[in-house]
Amino acid sequence: MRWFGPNDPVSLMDIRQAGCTGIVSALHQIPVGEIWSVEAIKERINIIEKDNKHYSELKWLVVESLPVHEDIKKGLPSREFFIENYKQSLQNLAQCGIKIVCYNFMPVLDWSRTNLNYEMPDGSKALKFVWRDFAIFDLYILKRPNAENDYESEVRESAKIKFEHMSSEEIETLKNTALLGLPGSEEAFDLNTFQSLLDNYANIGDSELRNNLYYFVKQISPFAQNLGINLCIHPDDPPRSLLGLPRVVSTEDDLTQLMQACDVPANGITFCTGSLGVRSDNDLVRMVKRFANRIHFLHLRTTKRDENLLGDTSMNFHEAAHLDGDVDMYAVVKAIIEEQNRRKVAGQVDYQIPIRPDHGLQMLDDLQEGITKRKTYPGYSAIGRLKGLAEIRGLQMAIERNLSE
Ligand code: DNO
Repeated sequence: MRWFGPNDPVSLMDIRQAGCTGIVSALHQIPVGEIWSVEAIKERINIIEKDNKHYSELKWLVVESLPVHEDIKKGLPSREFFIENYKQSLQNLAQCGIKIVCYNFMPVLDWSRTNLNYEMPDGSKALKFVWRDFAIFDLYILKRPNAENDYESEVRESAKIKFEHMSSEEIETLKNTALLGLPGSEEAFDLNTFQSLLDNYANIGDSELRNNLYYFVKQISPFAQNLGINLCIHPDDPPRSLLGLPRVVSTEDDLTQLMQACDVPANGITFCTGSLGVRSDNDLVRMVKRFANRIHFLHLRTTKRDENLLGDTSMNFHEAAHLDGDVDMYAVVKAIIEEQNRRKVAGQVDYQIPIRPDHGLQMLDDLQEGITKRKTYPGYSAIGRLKGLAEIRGLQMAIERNLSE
């Protein structure tokens, strides 16, 4: 399970009792671009691994994320400095025994949603993305220059009507939701800062961002390979261009190009079924089989595509219970277990691919008001993730038994 560090309201003991042994964590306190020192890494290891008393052991297995500085994404001359820093952080992580490092290459924002508290029919709450609502933010709250070119007329029209009926409180909530975007921090950007970050990408389109990504992976992958580190890029969430910014890790074709740009095993993938599964043209099982030996880490989560009434190119979706969305979780987990079996037969010692239950609905005590209410990072409530994990473990066990009989 992911643990955001000492400020995470979900404790290491909660995670242990959920049945986990591996921890996914990051040093969110270190500004993007600065080196993660051996001391800082060891301090986190000590908190996770040494503070066990007589309880079962936990191990910091995966870094999520070692973030990539915006100058690297923009391809500025200063990227050389930040790439050297990145390499130094990788070296320090390797020295401390951490061998799986996740990152993403989305400009400015990380994940994006338009509602963090979408109520499901059973009363649990999910994250949701509605293209028309995102258009409201872009056109009427941010007022991004030329934003209207990015939306079909039906979407613009519908956005206008809805915006005119929104209360100031609803507008404020949508604004803060759209600007959140960076896990590990609960700070939303302010609108002016945000627009200036977008302006920096005025001359960076799809091919420029691709080239900057491939330049980066060509520098760091062989280096990581020598250190015994597996890098794994997280796909775009949602997998489409937003706010005029390009996104280049959304489809099977994007991943193929990226794998070929630097054809070493260390140039790998965080296979996030929740992000990739939003697109109906991503055949997840086929992708697992195709990229099998380059998948170093898995996020298992599913979304349910919502009806699109506007006849546009929207991706409207909400996050569903782990076994209850558009992802064929049985087929994906089976393909992963087959890959693990292949690795085992090939004599690979670390044949198990770390899997984490990604996100979870807010439910039961997650929703309780009062002193037991824990304000968790969006998607990272304790009970919702516990349920997802429990379901996936059951599925995994049944498939493993079935394949070995
Ligand atoms: C959201 C996460 C992502 C992920 C980063 C990895 O919940 O899955 O924010 O951590 O994109 O770099």
